[in-house]
Amino acid sequence: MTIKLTVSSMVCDACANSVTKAIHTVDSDATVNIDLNTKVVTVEATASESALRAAIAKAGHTTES
Ligand SMILES: [Cu+2]
Repeated sequence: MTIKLTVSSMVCDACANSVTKAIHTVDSDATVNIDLNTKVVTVEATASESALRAAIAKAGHTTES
């Protein structure tokens, strides 16, 4: 399942890395693609969207609805 999330708090590669790590804590096999310009995170994962959002929030980042 492909899930697209907008993570407005990402500003640099370090942010992108922590978001990627957060996603991998809920689904270690997830494929994560991040576009820092649009702040869109595309995730190919079996985890639910709400689980991904919760993990990203835990890492200190903000997802938009
Ligand atoms: Cu950053």
